Amino acid sequence: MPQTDTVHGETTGPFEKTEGWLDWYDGPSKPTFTLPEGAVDAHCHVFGPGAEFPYAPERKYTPCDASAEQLFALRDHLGFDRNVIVQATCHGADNSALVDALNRSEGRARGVATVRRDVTDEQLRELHAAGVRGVRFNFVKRLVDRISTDSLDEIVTKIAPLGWHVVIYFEAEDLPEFYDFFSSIPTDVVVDHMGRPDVTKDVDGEEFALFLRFMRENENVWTKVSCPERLSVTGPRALPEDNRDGELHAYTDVVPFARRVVDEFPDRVLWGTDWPHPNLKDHMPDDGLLVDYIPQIATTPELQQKLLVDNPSRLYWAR
Ligand code: 0GY
Repeated sequence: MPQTDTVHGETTGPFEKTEGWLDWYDGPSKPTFTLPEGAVDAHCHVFGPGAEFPYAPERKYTPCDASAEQLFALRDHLGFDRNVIVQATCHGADNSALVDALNRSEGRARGVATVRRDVTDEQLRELHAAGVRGVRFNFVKRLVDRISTDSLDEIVTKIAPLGWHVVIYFEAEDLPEFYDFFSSIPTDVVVDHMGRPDVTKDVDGEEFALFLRFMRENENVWTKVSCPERLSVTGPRALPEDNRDGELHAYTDVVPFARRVVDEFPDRVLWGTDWPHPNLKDHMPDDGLLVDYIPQIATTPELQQKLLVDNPSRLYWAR
């Protein structure tokens, strides 16, 4: 039987969280890295609240609630100016929690929605008016049931005239299967979390080379160099040998991958916290520490300006 959940001391609704669910961390540190003015957290979510915006019947997990107000409080605490809120799979194709958050943002948030092939032009125009600028296609099997590429093609045909882009989420091992389909998408394409590389493999190895080739061959492809906490095996704290220079190091095993991408494609990278961090199993990150990770992968003020301000502004606020 569903029961009332308690999250962060508040009664939140009629949904029972997935067993073992880790709640977002309610006391993030203040980053020591100062974000440039106008910085955008270009990958984050809202969950419910479930009592107001029920989770989708077809969802693969039930999260704790994470409201727009809580997201905007984090934005202000970390020093971001704006957010790009990405529809989470636990809400299926019901974008009402996302649209509500966009409406509350006073123009300081844009959205990426999930739509089905039967979406109407009028519904798309309404989403655009609310601030949506893209759709997300998810290929991660534990998150969604597979949708045919025919229906995804139909969606692309509908959204392209609005100047929207397609966000794709997949795991590195699935890139060979989808390489041609992804390359055929005519709009801008944004890959979540660098296509989830296995960071125990060599950054110069075959698997990551395919991802870099995909970006090189397709100049419409961008990527988020986000989610070290999801990709890391060594975890948030530095290994003793990383700390010799006295600088802060976190998620060091992911750094070579993200830095490689930022250095080669500085005009096609985005960064986001991924708050409230769905489906993490071993630790919940301190979002302040995640911000402090940024200078490890974008190593100059010029690269940081592009990653955090110029690129997301171009993709989300100039269209
Ligand atoms: C992420 C990653 C995950 C989940 C989702 O929409 C989602 O449910 O994106 C994940 O479980 O890896 O980017 O938030």
